[in-house]
Amino acid sequence: MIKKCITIQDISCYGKCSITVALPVISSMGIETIILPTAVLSTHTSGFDGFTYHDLTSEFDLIKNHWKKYDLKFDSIYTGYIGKKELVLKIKDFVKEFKNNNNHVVIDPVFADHGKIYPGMDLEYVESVKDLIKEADYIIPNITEACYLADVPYFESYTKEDILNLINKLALKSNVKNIILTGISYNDNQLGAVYYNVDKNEIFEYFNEEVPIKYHGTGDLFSSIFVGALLNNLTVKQSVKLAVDITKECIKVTYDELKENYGVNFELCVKQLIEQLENLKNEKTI
Ligand code: PXL
Repeated sequence: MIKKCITIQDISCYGKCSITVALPVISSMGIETIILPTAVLSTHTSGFDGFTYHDLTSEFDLIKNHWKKYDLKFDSIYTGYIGKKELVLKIKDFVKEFKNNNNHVVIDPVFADHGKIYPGMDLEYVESVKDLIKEADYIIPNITEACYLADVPYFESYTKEDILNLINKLALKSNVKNIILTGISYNDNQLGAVYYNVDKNEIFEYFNEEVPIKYHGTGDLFSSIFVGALLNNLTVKQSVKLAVDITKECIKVTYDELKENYGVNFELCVKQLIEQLENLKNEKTI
């Protein structure tokens, strides 16, 4: 039977991030993707001035309660950018109500990058996210988010040991069993992710070529591929590998073609995503 993923994040109409990435990417991986939009913006927030923002917090419980009447079930609950503490609390309730023994919860905390909390969010917001991630089976922070969530001062340059310490502290503080730390680079030409499985006390690292440019929405792309891969029964390590490889490829094709862009052209890599997904499904599992 087709698996179902509910993704809860905003719709940024122009530019590519949040739902406009999660829905096409996860759907193309053969997973029915249900959306619960938290806000509608005219564009995403990076590189545009004067974007519109229509808040949908008042719809949240109405949608949730309608779904509850039909006893709808999801194989994965995946949350991304939220932006308001009030919504974080509502999403926590949603997760508690829809979580069961047969599904998993993936939370991408999405509140900071490059040492800074995103505009419109503050330390109180971060506290609410610390509470939300207690419900997660998997979290996918970048280094800045991990530092905030673990109460560790942000560091720009780091060693392998710093990263392992950070991930350990975060595991202890949050009690989350699977942590995937993204945007890790130990040298100039490689970028990837570090996965910590708490129960096995096992670390898995995976890197690919670093393309020398940053695009908005690449974190959302990574998390969406990861969720789609898990729902295709790949192992967590295979899912991390696929997310690193395809995110890098999407950045590369965008950079080769356009340089400047409002997001990555993941559309050009869908064929490769599906081919690599099929290869990994047939591979001896890692
Ligand atoms: O890509 C994360 C994201 C999604 N949606 C909105 C954002 C951001 C990050 O800044 O502002 C509206």
